Amino acid sequence: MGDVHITMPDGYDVNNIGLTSIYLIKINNDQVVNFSIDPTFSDVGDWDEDLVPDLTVRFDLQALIELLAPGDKTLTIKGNLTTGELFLGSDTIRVIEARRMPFRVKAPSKSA
Ligand SMILES: [Ca+2]
Repeated sequence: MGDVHITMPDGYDVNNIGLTSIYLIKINNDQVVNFSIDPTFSDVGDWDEDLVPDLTVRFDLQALIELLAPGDKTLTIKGNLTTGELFLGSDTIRVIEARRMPFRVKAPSKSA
């Protein structure tokens, strides 16, 4: 699965993330256009068991694979909170094969 785990900084609630606002926007320095999450799946839990709630969303794995050659790739996503703030987050994954896809987005920078 092309799962992404999103953790927000203190004071922000993952439940306030607008699911339809989440897009993959960059792979390394290459812009990705119009790559949204699977709208039928989302889950608030604690995937990494650090006691901080995280939101898991899912990208279409097959579509993602087509964008990812093997190697170290930094994926950047953006989204909005329902309260209006924009968030950005990124993480670097090592693309070895398609199944090693879960990546984690932590402590996104925020701007008004
Ligand atoms: Ca967590």
